[in-house]
Amino acid sequence: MRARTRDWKRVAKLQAEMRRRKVDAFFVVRASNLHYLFNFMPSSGFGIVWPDHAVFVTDFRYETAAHNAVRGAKVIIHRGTLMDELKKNRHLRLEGKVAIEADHMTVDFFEALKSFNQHAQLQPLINVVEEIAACKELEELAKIQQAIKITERVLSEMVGMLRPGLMEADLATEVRYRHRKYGATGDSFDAIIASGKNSALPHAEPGKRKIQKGDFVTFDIGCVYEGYASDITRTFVIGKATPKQRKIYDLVLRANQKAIRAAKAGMDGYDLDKVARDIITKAGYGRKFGHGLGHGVGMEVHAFPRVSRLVHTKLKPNMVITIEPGVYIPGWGGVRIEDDIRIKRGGCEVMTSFPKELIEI
Ligand SMILES: [Mn+2]
Repeated sequence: MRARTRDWKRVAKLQAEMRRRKVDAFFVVRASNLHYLFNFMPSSGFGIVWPDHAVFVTDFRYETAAHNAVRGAKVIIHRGTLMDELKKNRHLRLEGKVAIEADHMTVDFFEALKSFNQHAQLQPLINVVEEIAACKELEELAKIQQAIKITERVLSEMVGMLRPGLMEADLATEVRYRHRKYGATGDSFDAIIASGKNSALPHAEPGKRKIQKGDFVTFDIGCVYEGYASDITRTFVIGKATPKQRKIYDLVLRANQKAIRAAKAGMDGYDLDKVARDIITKAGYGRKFGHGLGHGVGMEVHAFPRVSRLVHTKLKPNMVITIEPGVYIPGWGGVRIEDDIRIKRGGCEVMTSFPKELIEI
């Protein structure tokens, strides 16, 4: 076995979780979970983990790449279809309690799996691998930190460049170019650059609008560095802020800061969301903060857990999550301030360091 395979702990973490849940096998189909567990993400394939071994099944196109990249599992290259392989290969027979990813396996696949494995009891689960992946190893934290560093460098250059007359879409192109120039493989999501009234749309697409004096301009950008994402939002004002702009900005900033002060391991994400939401609600803007407070960040920019009033999830040490309250007033504009934090026992570490006092350009 290769040394790098011996160091690979991720499949073992899932096996430990399987023991706790008394599961005899775990069938993995979600691409990002395959990537996390086995270090490889083909466009087609699956993995099966048993208590003492694992297989990674993919097709001929990935034969060489899979043999080079896959960790923690034996690679099986199928020649027909994935379904044929499942049906014919006796090494893939399943018995006992078999966990499946209820929110990612297609009905088609589920039916096939059931018919080929009549002695297996399929158990639909969600977020098992996702929760393991949410607690980051030190090397993963270093990669996220580097992704953040690159995005903050780009963001500060964008601030230096901002002036009336520039088109949102052109700024988005600059962000993409600079992310790559500074060592990222690309953006972790399509940059959101929203000016004026568009800043009231939390997921605005950068368009042909030109920045004007008096605008709020929101940049929500992130990159991928060695497979790990960053996700940062800052809102700036072009010219001098009006009293209302300053009031809304300060409100969102207070919500962001109070949530950061409250975040710690053992806390329910629901309660953390509430810390920020209560401040905004008390000021009369609760209905203008229509999304959750944050989400996990890792190999995907929107990862487990969601930090929201809609779900309960216990925060654990070394989860990396965003804190991104916002207030959006249709026809007027909006503000969002987003940081990436690492959950620790008794508190958190703020991984982003870009200034948060209102910058007037
Ligand atoms: Mn985000």
